[in-house]
Amino acid sequence: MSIVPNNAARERLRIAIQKSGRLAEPARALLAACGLSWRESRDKLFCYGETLPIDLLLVRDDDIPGLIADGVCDLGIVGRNELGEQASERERNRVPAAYKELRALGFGSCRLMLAIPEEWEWTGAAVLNGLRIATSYPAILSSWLERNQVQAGVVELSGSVEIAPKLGTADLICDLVSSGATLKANQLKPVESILESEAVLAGPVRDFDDARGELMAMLLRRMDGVLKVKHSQLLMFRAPSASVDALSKLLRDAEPLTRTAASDDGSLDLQTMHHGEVSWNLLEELERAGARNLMVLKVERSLA
Ligand code: PRT
Ligand code: ZN
Repeated sequence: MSIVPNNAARERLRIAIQKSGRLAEPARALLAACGLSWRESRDKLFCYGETLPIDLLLVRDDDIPGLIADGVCDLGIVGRNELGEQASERERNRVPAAYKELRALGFGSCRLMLAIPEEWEWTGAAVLNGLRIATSYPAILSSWLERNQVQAGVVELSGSVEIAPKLGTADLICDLVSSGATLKANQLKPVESILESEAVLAGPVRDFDDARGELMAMLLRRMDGVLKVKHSQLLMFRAPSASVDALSKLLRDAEPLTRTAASDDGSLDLQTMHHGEVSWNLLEELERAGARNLMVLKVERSLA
């Protein structure tokens, strides 16, 4: 399972994902839902694609943009925050862009936020002038400060950013927030969102001119088929034709009803793709409006 030179034409596609951490499991689950399966190397750093010629490299998330830029990997699943930081750094150093976001994947959601001590009042970006901000995202933050015409110091820290104000190494922080519990535990409050982040599929800026082009197109198509229906459920029921209008009105988050069959007693078999979960309340409302034999099915994938 050796890794072939970067510049050689390749028959296999190589995707970098996080080895362990927040994005590791959901990234694997998404790729498995796209029909991929692997044999893992003994050192657990490489997964050889079995069902398709698509291999995985298991790495630290920080390394993923660089691996794509260097051509070691063709694609990567990484937080937009990480990809954006390294892209901003390249831009600030006038190094050409080397990767782009191909798809937002709907997991690993968080925000890069400015957070200040709880007792401070926030009246807007101007209050930041002359202050020091601790962050692991210096390039994104510096670009934001410039755009907002703020002169503030940026203190780069690789971890434990939230304790910087207590330690006196910075006045406030710019860090990732999901539930907000970490900020609260450190008597900080979020005041400004700098970046909305989630896991993304990243790829190189140029197209592949070998077998990888077709593999990537197939993977993207399958991924779209999984992502599109990720939060959808298929709802099926039988109803008298006279109730169809009333039932349609109740289904505000669904595609228009389609008829699958008509029975002898004049009732119709109907189905629709419902965006988001079909609640018990909705099922009971539909029942009161005339629907029978209600059935909710999980949707795994779709192909348009
Ligand atoms: O080892 P490796 O370098 O691969 O992993 P890592 O430790 O750098 O990354 P990891 O696994 O912690 O996060 C990977 C990615 O998950 C990040 O780059 C984000 O895109 C995404 N993500 C989503 C988060 C969070 N939510 C998150 N809450 N990454 C970090 N956090 C941290 C945040 O930095 C803060 O310390 O969680 C804390 C805040 O959480 P709340 O819930 O208290 O607000
Ligand atoms: Zn990391």
